Amino acid sequence: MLSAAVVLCFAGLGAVAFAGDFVMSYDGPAGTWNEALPLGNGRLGAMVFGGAGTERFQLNEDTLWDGRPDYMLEPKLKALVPQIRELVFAGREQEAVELFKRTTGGKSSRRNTSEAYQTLGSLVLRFEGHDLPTAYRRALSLEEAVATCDYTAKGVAYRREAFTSLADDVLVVRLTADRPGAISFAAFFESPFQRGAKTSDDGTDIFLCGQAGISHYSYGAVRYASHLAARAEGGRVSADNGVMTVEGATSVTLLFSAATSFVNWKDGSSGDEKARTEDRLAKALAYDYKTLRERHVAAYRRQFDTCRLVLPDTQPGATVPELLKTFRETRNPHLAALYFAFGRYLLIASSQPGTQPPTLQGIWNEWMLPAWMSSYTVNINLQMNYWPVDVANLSPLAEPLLSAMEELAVSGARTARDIYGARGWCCHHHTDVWRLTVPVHGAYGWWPMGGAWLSAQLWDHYRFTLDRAFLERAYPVMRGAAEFFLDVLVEDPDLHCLTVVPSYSPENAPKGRNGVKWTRGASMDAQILRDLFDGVAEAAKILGRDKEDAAVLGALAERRARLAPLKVGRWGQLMEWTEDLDDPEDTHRHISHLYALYPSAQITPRTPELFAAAKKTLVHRGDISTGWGMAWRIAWWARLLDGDHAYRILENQLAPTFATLGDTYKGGTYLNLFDAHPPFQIDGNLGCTAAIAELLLQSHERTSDGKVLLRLLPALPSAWPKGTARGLRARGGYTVDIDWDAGRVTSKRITGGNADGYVVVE
Ligand code: FUC
Repeated sequence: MLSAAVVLCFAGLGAVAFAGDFVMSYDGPAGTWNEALPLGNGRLGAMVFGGAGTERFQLNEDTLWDGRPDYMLEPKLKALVPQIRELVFAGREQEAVELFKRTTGGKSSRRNTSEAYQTLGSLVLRFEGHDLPTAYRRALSLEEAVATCDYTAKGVAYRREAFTSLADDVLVVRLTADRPGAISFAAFFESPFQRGAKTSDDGTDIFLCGQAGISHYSYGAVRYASHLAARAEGGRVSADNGVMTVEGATSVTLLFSAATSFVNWKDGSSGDEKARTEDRLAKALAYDYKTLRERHVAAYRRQFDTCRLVLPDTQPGATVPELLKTFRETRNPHLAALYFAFGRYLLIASSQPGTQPPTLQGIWNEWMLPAWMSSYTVNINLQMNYWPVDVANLSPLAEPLLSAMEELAVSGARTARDIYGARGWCCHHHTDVWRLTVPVHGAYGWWPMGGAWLSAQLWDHYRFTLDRAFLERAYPVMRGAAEFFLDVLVEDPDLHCLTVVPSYSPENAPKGRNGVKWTRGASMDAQILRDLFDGVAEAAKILGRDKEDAAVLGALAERRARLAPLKVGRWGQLMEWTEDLDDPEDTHRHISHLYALYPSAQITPRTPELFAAAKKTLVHRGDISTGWGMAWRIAWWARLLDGDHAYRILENQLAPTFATLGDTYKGGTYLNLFDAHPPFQIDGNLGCTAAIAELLLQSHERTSDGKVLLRLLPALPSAWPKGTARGLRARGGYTVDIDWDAGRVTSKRITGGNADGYVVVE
């Protein structure tokens, strides 16, 4: 099923014969959650298991979080700041941590943890007598964002289609059969919150309502409502005691609507969850199934069709488990292209304007107390979630990040004042839907760089899009993030550079220091600040704020010049700290100081010594890591212009796994193509999507006369001699199409862009 848009898009490619039809297929139902297929429209998420006899849709809503507005500040931190600095500069880091523990009991904030993103429960459909189907197939079409399940039971061919509508904001499930009157099933909810599902007065629909929280003893503020309605052709629909029964129908359309009472991080939860649910349902009920499907697919394709990577498929028709299990032997290039398409699909499904940004698990989470609360870790993970947004041509989907940051800037201004007595705002290494900005998780959470890093990323987003309206909104956020450091940077009395203490290099500790992470300076801090300060200065110029903000900009320029430079250490490595403390045996998953190589452009082929040092560091840290650790490594090898090394890590990342929480951290990919940290973490998927783009196109360098340097196929793995990429995006506002064969560019098209111009390197 090659749709019209795809044919058009690829017209003119002549001899290149590619599948170009991204469908993930399976010959059996999901045995576990990590085999179920994700649907999402940014707000509503559903994991579809595809059981013939028992179908399960595990459900999420992106504002269903535990907790309530709560400022968890530990007031004792403020007095600790100067004492910790003094101890650290005196080389007494261990004592600094002990002082912290003695003073606060080891907690860096009152609860010392973020709140949890929670599941809403499951919608279950039970089909008696369908447990042993034949001719079974389930699939997720990435072309249409529709999941299907086909099978034969008792001589009847059944089909289910499901999608979370991007146009009408409900979950739609369509059931058909090849024999009239053959559809009978029971539908009901299962939920850890359940206080009894309800039935409508007319005895046809069912509802599930509840409240977030971890047990009946502790309810959060957020309430939710949901409503399942059925429209059947033929047969009978009834409901009793929270169970809907459909008997003898020829086809059925189920509409599931859900909403919460969440308003925003400050005002908590005063929304009307029932009215929100009913409003969406009523609007969706105005359309027949065909129209609902068309509206959804059209809305989806407007986003998905902006970019496409197609690599030859040597196993046409293979299921995803077959592709994964045979990847090392077959080296089928199609799996990487499918993974890239899936990454773009996941971003579309979990980040739409007006929704929350994707959490550690996007919007898909089956637990009440998920790993790391499925909240936002801001020392790599949330950043990585947005790495593909520009290169993979989904720029409008960055909106939730900007909105969240506008709120973090307000919440974080209080934190900046109360802990550091500083202007501006900051966010430490974690946040959640309540815009947590104080540190959590004890001493190791005391890392005030999260907001700065995200703000530098906003600037990079602008460099791709040249979207002035975005920059108008981003500028005050970026400036506030920078201003904070005017009051927080301190001079190292021995090294005479400016540094941030307390802080650390996420999440590493120098060898032989008993796990104490605080040092007199992490290389990453200065790297982030250089990008942030430069971004603020350039943005001010573009927006004409340079006069008005001259005092702040002048102070930032003065501080920038005194930040610690990048340094090469005693074994030729890039130094992780301002002192030469790196251990050549260290294989920690975080290599934060390589931020300078990617996503930043502080290390490039034009800085050959640092380039060689970054490579040395990367070789020593090794090729095996967690999912996100692997994705970052691929991007680094791309920037080191070594596609084959990147490819070896991609093979590690795409190794099939069943690992679960508590198993060794060594990455891999679940059968539903979700990345395994383990457990599932979406950053690995999204980071790897960006890294694959980085193998094909790079735009972070500038020529001496200010042109964007576009490197085409800078790190093409030899396993992909032939391919085509459409709609990749480059800094400077360019859109780039490339075809290649025998590893060489055969045609290119570069459109859009700013007046500065570009230079191509092939
Ligand atoms: C950071 C990482 C972990 C994990 C967690 C959610 O703490 O070091 O590997 O990704 O975030």
